[in-house]
Amino acid sequence: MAKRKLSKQQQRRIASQQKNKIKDDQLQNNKSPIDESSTQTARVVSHHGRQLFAETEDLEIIKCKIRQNLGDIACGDHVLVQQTQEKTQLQAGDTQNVVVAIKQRTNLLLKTGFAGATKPVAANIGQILIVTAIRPKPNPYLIDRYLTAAENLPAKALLVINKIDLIDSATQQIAEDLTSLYQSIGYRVISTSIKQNIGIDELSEALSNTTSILVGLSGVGKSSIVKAILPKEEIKIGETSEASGEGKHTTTVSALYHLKDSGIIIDSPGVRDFTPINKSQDEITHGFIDVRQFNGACKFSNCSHQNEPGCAMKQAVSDGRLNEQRFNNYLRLLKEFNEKE
Ligand SMILES: Nc1nc2c(ncn2[C@@H]2O[C@H](COP(=O)(O)OP(=O)(O)OP(=O)(O)O)[C@@H](O)[C@H]2O)c(=O)[nH]1
Ligand SMILES: [Mg+2]
Ligand SMILES: [Zn+2]
Repeated sequence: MAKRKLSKQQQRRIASQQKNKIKDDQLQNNKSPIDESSTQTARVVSHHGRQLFAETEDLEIIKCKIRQNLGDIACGDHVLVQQTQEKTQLQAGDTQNVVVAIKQRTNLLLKTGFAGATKPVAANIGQILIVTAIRPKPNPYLIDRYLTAAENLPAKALLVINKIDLIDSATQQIAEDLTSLYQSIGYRVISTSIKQNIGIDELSEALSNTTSILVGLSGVGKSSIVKAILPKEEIKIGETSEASGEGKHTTTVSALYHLKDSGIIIDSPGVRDFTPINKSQDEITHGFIDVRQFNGACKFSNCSHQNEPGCAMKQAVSDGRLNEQRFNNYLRLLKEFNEKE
């Protein structure tokens, strides 16, 4: 659960920011008028089916039910909670907390679930930490898909290469190539080892004053990173399969934690795969910050960047101004998008 020990000054600041927000924000899904005097604002710290835990302005964690038909609700959402009399309870005076509205979000990270359905991962995200590891092996296409999601949210993105204590002659090059590729594009890359306490301070500093979410394959060490930064929190750490290095999907729901210096970190369940929800080809292009600078420079305005003459992107790849792997991943995501349309 979220850490409650914030300084009095931080508590006052958060409370006043939230009070101002409630005046300014339009409430989403506000189907019937809500008497705001009987409600309080809270932030969702974890969400389990029809129930969730939320943190109030007094930094108290409360268990809430969710009013029907509110739509997607996610860890990180700011919500309005109403205290109602529990009619089914025999004891008079018992109350229950009900989420009656979701406040307007700055963004909502979604992923594709079963049968193409969208699933909310977390809301009001300032920064996405894409966590990779020496084991399980990094998947650059997955990294690039997460980056497109970050660019389109929009949210800052940062790459973490964890478990560097496991580097050997076979994996050294993989780690170096990942670092130099993403740094050359303009993303920050932080190498960490929980086992050897490497990079944790650098990572903690990068998390201040924003809401960050850790995403990536199961078993890369997302929860271990949160535990290393917040040793007092009770966080479940999983095992990885000896043979494949794959994780066992230990974290089952996203959960939000407070950091010392006004930062918030959300640990999310590991994925086998991640497909961003792109609405158009333009969004995919926007998601590749290195590719998008050549957009519009091709000879044909409808260039598919495959075989047409005068393709500025293909030219940039052959001149070494655009990384070939990134360009191929861009074309692959475009192709998958067009096949679905
Ligand atoms: N050698 C080594 N092992 C690590 C490191 N960080 C985490 N691990 C191990 O990796 C395994 C998986 O760690 P978790 O933190 O549960 O991974 P996760 O990404 O949260 O996994 P899910 O919750 O399934 O998504 C555990 O056995 C950790 O002890 C590290 O820096 N070095
Ligand atoms: Mg985990
Ligand atoms: Zn082109």
